[in-house]
Amino acid sequence: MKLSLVTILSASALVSAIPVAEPEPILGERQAAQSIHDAYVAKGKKYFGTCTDPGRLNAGSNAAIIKANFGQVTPENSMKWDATESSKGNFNFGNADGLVKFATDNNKLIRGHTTVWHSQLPGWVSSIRDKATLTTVMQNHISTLMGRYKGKVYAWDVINEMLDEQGGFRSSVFYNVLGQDFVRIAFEAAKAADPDAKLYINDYNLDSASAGKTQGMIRNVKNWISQGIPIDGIGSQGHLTAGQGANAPGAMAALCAAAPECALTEVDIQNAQAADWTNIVKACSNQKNCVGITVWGVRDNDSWRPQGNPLLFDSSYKAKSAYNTVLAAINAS
Ligand code: 9MR
Repeated sequence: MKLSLVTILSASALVSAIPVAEPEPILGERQAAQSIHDAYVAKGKKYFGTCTDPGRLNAGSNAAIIKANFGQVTPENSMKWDATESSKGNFNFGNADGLVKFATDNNKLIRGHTTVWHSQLPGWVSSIRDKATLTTVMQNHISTLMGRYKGKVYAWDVINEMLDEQGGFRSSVFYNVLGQDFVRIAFEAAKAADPDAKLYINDYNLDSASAGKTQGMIRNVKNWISQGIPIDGIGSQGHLTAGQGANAPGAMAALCAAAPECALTEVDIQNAQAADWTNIVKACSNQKNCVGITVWGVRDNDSWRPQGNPLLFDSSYKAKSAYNTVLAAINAS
């Protein structure tokens, strides 16, 4: 067909009269402008990570987003005691192996989570009443789990959530049967199983320097390190609600002074203001020995507590303004 000049002109006039939406930036599978992991590494940190597991990695855009934007993964559930040794001596590493394979194939650091925790603990462990049995059971669990991934895990949460809100010891089978000595037993077994992994104590509600729990953590960790217990780091989980970011820099300054290294390990912020995310980044950036930040999930609706949209990606796997706030805070640090 031969088009006359008039046809062409009137067609183009028609096109330009139709309001054209702003073109979407081409983000591909990244779904975000720039990798927060790469940005944090450029600032001298080791990683910006997230938790995940094989089920999530096989769903939606999770794997693509993690490959493009994060540099570290923590198994959300697959390495816990109930998942790995649900009955005595019978180990199951299916999902944990899948997580480790994803991480090694894609050059992601791993934070192992977790060997000794009162929760997600099978009944056969919590019903043990004598010291010798519990000691052997802990040593065997730690050496089998950590030994399997020896040399592949950057850091392990050797003990998770051992303190109460006042900074004393939470009631658990480990404390009730072995007293404080369970800390030494766990860390010595961990050191023997994977001598190069960084060994952490991890807990929540360590979000203000003056809290009894934060002070208890600092006091105990200093004491244990002085006794030669091989603790490398304190992990502050960082499960926050709006406004709580304000105290995070002070809390991390206090915690990071008590151990060779420290990290924010499970961050999510319900109903976050931009300032909360900026403060979380500052909390780690301000401390030379804070190695990195891990958020507890990719998408809001996959969070363990989805109310208040606590994460960095929305239900369509799009980076939220929270993501860009984190990126800007990293770049400004
Ligand atoms: O996100 C985890 C969720 O899928 C599990 O059901 C839950 C079981 O206790 O554990 C969640 O992760 C927790 C983490 O292992 C330790 N700190 C608190 C986290 C949120 O509960």
